[in-house]
Amino acid sequence: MKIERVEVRELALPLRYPFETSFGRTTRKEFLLVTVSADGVDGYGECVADRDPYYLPETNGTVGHVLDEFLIPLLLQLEIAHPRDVWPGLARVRGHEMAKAALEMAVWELWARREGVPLRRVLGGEKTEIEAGVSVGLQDDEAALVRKVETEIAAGYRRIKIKIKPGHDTALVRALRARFGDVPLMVDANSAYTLDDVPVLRELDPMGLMMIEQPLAWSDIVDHAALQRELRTPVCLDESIRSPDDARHALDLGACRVINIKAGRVGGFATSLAIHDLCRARGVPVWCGGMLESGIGRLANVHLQTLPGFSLPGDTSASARYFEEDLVDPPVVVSAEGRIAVPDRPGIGHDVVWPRVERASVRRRTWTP
Ligand code: OSB
Ligand code: MG
Repeated sequence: MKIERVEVRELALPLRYPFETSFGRTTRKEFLLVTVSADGVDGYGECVADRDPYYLPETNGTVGHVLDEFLIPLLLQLEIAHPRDVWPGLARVRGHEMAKAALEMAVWELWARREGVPLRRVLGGEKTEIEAGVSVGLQDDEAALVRKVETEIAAGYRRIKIKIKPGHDTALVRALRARFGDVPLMVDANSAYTLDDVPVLRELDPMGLMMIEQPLAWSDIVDHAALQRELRTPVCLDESIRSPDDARHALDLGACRVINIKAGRVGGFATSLAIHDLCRARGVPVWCGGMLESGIGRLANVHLQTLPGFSLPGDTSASARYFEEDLVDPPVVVSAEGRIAVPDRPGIGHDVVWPRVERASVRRRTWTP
């Protein structure tokens, strides 16, 4: 297969509720959507970069530049016998995992549609439903957090993750434990702590958390290994794992006991599968993270977590938690038991509502060989 056309759109979708983490507050989802075409079929890939470099270094601007100048010209040259060929075909470009992932994931999606099978089948996943968790952002105060978590538990979610930052950590967890008992609970710091904070992080240790996600620096593995030695609670890495080698290094050094896989962060599906396989061989659980994706990226995440190593609920929750009107029809819904059905139709398996994509688009470019 040869890619005959690539389209990159820049979209903006208002969020129903602001989402706040230790690195900032978002009120509007701004992202790039890649469409690749071959043999009369289109495939979609949603980029996880944001407008700013506060989570990881890439931004919509750097992604646009690297796609435009380097990655799309490389992709248009490739003879693709299987979507797993795309990652090595782009290897000459170093880093820029989010940019690569958007292109690569679009090719997998196109491939699934061309074959007439759901994306999960091309990825090798077997589950027909997945367990949904939620990521709850920092709230104005403790009472607001308790109310928010109450709503999510009532909605059926199987695991609650809350965002923490220095000064907004142990008291929040204590309040949730007091109100909700031993509900499956974890925290995500998005790199807001350092090894000087070991005493605070140790205060979390007796609180029965499933894990503490990315407490230390975004590019660190070594300090996390030192921290994990000080804690009984498993450390989970997100930002620090951007390749299969990062995952191997982290496991070899004992820097974490769980890995959050976001295909968009690690360069796409091929590298996600490699990290999944590595962790599975070593008995390390993985789960699928989220980046406030529209239904397009959200459904890609649904298919990825049909693989057997995704043994913990992830951050994939219902479209309605984020958007008045998602870009896919039907939207992603979560059952009262906290499960999401994996679509059985080709590709991501829900229709992309093109007039909504058009309405949300602020810029658009196309490439042909
Ligand atoms: O660290 O997992 C994260 C959102 C944006 C950037 C980073 C993260 C998140 C989330 C939200 O936790 C997950 C979601 O609801 O999509
Ligand atoms: Mg995270």
